[in-house]
Amino acid sequence: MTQMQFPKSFYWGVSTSAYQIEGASEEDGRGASIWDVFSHQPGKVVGGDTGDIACDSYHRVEEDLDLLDTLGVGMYRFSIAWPRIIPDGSGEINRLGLAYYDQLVDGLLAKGILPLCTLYHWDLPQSLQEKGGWANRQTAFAFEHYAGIVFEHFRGRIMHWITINEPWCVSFLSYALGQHAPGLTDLQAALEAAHHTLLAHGLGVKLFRAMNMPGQIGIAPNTEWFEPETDSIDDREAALRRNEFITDWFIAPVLKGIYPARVIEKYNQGGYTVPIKDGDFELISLPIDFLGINYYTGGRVRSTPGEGILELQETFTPMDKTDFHWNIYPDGFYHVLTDLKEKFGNIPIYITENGACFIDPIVDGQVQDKRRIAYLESHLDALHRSVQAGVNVQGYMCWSLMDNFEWSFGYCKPFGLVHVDFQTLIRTPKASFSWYQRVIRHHGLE
Ligand code: IFM
Repeated sequence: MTQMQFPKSFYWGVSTSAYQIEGASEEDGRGASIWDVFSHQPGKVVGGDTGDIACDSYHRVEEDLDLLDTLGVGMYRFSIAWPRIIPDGSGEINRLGLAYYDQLVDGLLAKGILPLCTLYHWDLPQSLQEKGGWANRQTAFAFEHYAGIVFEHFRGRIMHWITINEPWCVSFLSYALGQHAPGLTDLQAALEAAHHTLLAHGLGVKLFRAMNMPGQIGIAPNTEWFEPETDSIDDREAALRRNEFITDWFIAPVLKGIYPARVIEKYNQGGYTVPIKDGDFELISLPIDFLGINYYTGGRVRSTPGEGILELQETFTPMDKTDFHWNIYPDGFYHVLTDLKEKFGNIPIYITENGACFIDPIVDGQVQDKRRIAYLESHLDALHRSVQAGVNVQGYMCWSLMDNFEWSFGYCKPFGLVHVDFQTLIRTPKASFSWYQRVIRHHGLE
């Protein structure tokens, strides 16, 4: 095992999200979200799975807090379900929804674990979807209203906030590629949704400052890293475009107040436009306190003749893959982080998600998930190299605390450090859980 030490002040944690673990989808006044509706439509989720029960964390707060305590994390990233707080998206506040998160947040604080709260991790209230969802500019203002309620309620208790998780998935994956709720295949709507999630982020940051909120706020885009398959100009251009298409499309507006020119040109050539209004970039690029980075994969790309705007080029050089068929590419993690520093300056960074899907059986009460440990070790090594190269990384949140509802793949793609039996809901820590315990205890690998 490689030896590596992270600073003592470094935050170690794990991530989850509301719809993926909570269940209790109709309890205590919670409204319907787009994922309730989408997952109940035949054929949308593998095996017809839904998040109705998920890991049942809504009823198992104490048990899950004990798991976090045993793991030894200093930070826990979770998300708040907007439809629990405002069931119809913009009207009445549901006090019982807030009470659930009171129990969670107070429980974390009592154990000395810092809450890192995501305001939006994909569970848009269905009533807002019926008015166009993120393709409707008004949704950004509804988000601002929801954020204000949550900020005030948790003032001084939650000190680390994330506005939006993975805006690329909120927009392109959901409105153009149709794989996530609401399941549309309309690129123009996706560009609108993408811009409006960024606007919602900006409005959230503006309000956070206007309310004099103590603490820090940021956003958590997904990132990937692609290298050109050959040294040809076309392949190099394709790799740059691919990196900008996913990663920079959301980071450049937030940190620089612009969209990447190469990608916008591609969209415009195809007759698509981004609905930018005067003043939008001023809001979107308001200074944030940290950037959240979610990194899982990357690869090598080749320019494809006649390549469409959304065609994601294949990797030609074979790479090892996780059981989600994602390339295992730890060097890409290093490149994402060092490239960010080069392009956008040395903003504080939290790794808000990194982890892997591996399907390992439970045998005699144990899950020997050696491949997950190897994946995590190689990514911590890349992270450590980026810290040594001067990238300002403050913490690392592993995805995920436990196996959970993996969106359109349902329960068949486990990412957890803890195995969950979805029949009995029994939690069983895997070998990676003990491995991560040691990492946390030793501030790295020894
Ligand atoms: O499970 C998801 C999470 O909700 C967002 N980021 C990627 C994870 C693995 O696919």
